[in-house]
Amino acid sequence: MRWKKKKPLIFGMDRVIWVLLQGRGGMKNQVINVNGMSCDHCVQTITKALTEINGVAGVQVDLVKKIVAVDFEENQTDLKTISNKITEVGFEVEEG
Ligand SMILES: [Cu+2]
Repeated sequence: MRWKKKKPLIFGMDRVIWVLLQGRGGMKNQVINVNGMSCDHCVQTITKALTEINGVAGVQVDLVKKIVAVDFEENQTDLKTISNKITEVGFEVEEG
């Protein structure tokens, strides 16, 4: 008599660890000081550039306070990627 090979009920251990690591991420809100923004066109340029990044869920620009608030998934992108993008489209990111 031959035993039927049973399908495993759970994923392999590497898969379980991967799922746990994914679960550790989450939505982060980061406020970035940005110099050089002066009008609605600047707001549109930054908003468009940042929303093109995978993992960025929301962008709010405040021209008066000179800040860009970004909501992003921590396991998909990071502050450095976002800062670099702002610099790339012609604005200055204030560190700190
Ligand atoms: Cu402008």
